[in-house]
Amino acid sequence: MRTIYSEQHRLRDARTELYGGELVQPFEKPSRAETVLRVVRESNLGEISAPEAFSLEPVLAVHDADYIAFLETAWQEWQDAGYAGEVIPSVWPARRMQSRVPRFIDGKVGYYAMAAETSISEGTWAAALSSKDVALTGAKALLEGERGVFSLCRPPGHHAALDMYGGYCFLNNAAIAAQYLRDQGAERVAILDIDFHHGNGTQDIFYARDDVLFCSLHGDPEDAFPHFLGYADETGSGPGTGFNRNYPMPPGTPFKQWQAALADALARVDEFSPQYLVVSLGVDAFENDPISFFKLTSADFLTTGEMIGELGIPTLFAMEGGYDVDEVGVNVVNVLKGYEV
Ligand code: 7XA
Ligand code: ZN
Repeated sequence: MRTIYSEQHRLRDARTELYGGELVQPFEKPSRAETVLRVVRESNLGEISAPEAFSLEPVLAVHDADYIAFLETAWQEWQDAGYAGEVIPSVWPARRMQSRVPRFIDGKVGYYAMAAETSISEGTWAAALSSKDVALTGAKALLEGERGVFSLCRPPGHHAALDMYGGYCFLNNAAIAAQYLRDQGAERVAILDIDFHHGNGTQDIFYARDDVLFCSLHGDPEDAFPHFLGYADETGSGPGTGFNRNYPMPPGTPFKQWQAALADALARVDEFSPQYLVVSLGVDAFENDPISFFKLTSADFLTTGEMIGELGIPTLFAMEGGYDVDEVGVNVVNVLKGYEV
């Protein structure tokens, strides 16, 4: 399987993450992607290539133009305001307040952030742009006939909504790739999100649509980030009713239970009969992940890849989370190898 990778991901190297009331070194850091790349190489998964550069058009097909303009200038505006730290929101349009975009950067950050852990740092926008190129190059390879492609995206994307960033995500790589496949002629595209966290951004973008099916397996939002979306009763709206499926699961969920949810999601994907499948490939469901609570082993990721491969649908794997830096590479490559069996 071909891997698409860009060194530009290193430009996303924030110093701070708000965690438990402290500013800590971010869990989402460059060494994650470097480890995945090393294991891809060591396991001879296939060719590793650099991405093609795409315009903003496929980004604006799923994200709000004012949100994109905000991301582009947020770091500079923060500097211009004279702040010494990284960009962190401190105020939000909470209940019964106005939902308008203020002029000053503090207000704008609060408007566009869905959470406060994710600091915007120098180089974040450039890295996010390159991450979407990695995803789009993978999607293009599927259009050209490849059966499976791995887009080693970093920063990740599935929490980024129409007009919101957070959860380490800025541009929704999986959504951008799925929409691109649609715009290039595919009638139906499915997105399967196996990251530990609910893909609230992807759900938000496709919630009212019946041409892109979204299925997500994740920690119950009662207990897990992003807390305010990802419940089982969110099934889609209007024409999209029945095209959104959430599988929230409790702390300590073992593979057997997770696998049953996966089998159900895969059956729904099969019934939908898409031309392409995009997998939001997070491996933070791993038993030793430092910020998650499922109990999957490295071997379980191999089985997961095999189950996805049995569908026989051309598949783009877009990298999302996974924070046990020692094992993130093995776990990702196990999914990809399983798929290829
Ligand atoms: O898939 N999303 C992630 O892996 C990022 C989740 C961020 C959680 C922050 C909670 N303090
Ligand atoms: Zn995650």
